[in-house]
Amino acid sequence: MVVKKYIVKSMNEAMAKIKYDLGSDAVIISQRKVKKRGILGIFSKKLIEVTAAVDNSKDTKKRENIYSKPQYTEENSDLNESVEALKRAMKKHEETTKVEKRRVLEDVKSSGEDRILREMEEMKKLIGNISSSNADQEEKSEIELKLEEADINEGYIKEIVKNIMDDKSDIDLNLKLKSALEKNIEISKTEEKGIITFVGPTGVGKTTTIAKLAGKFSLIEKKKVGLITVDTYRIGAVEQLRTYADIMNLPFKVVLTLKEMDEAIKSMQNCDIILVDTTGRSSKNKMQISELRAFVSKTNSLNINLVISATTKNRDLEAIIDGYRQLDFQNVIITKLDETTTYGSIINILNYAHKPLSYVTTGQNVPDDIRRMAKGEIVSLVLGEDNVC
Ligand SMILES: Nc1nc2c(ncn2[C@@H]2O[C@H](COP(=O)(O)OP(=O)(O)O)[C@@H](O)[C@H]2O)c(=O)[nH]1
Ligand SMILES: [Mg+2]
Repeated sequence: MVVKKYIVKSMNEAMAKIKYDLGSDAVIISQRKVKKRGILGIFSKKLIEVTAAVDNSKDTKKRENIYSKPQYTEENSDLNESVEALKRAMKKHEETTKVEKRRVLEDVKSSGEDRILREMEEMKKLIGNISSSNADQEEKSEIELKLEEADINEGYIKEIVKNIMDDKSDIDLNLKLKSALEKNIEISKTEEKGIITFVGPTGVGKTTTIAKLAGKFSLIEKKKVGLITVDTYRIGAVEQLRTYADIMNLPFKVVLTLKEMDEAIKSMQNCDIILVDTTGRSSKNKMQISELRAFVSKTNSLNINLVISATTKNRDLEAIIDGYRQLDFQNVIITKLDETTTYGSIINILNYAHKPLSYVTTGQNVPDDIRRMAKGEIVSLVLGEDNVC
């Protein structure tokens, strides 16, 4: 019995080889898919390993072609010697190749190019995970772990990874990651003039943010600023803003009805900027949001900001954003960056809201702890290369 294994690309190729080597009496014993590792193990090809056998007891001659093994007999010692010499030569060649390969790898590493190898390894894992329907069971790539650590939503991580894979440019992997993250960030270009309105859940920092901006516009930019508070619930939250208005000597109005909103805006016609505060509403309560919508529409504001805290749980972010969507906000302000150590929520918020970021706030100090942020700065924060302090 002669048994031979073939590694081939297709069964047709296997059949042709088997017929040629073993004759048409040969039978296929087994076949299985195997992967052949390509350069540095990256571009692996799918191949088939086919095992075929033929019973040579009946007709030996038929299968003694140029590829069949020579018969080692005492009389054939010349042939034996040549075969042994050939084996020795092959072994030497294999050893030299191994040493050569090791040397090349070491050269690559020592010349600082092991980064390329690591990147290739990383790409391999990314490709594996993106094509797998069950990513949990795959080994996560460093990039995926980094994004997970930053608390970015799983769905966005997949999109970011896909973006990296689609990026065919020549830049290194870290730059591709940064550019993929930047695609999830838009920075507001809305001009700061006229009526600017602030909405969002209670306690996120709307009033404090308004006080900070009032300080920036009036004290630093020397603009005429007016402050309005919509307080349909009469819970006394207005006092906080009144105090800031008094300190900065700014006109201030509390609005209880839609008619009063009209009057308040008219009374501030000479102001360059009017900042409108609202009391928090539960985003789950559609009635409360609708009521607020009536006041917000009355302002005709072209710059409505949803204020949301970076410390909000990922699960709650979507419900809040959905709840406030009916107010047609144009921009997002993310507060309390100083109170969190992971910044993935910035990506989650901006992605889900699909609106640009106008400001971030970084502490309780009025007017200092507010600023605009560039895409690159946000990406550095998210990747842990920077912090807000
Ligand atoms: N750590 C921190 N606290 C803030 C920030 N912005 C506001 N706060 C605090 O959050 C609390 C609620 O703020 P407030 O402006 O009243 O929230 P509002 O209910 O949305 O108007 C106050 O204690 C603020 O000092 C911030 O950026 N960082
Ligand atoms: Mg408030």
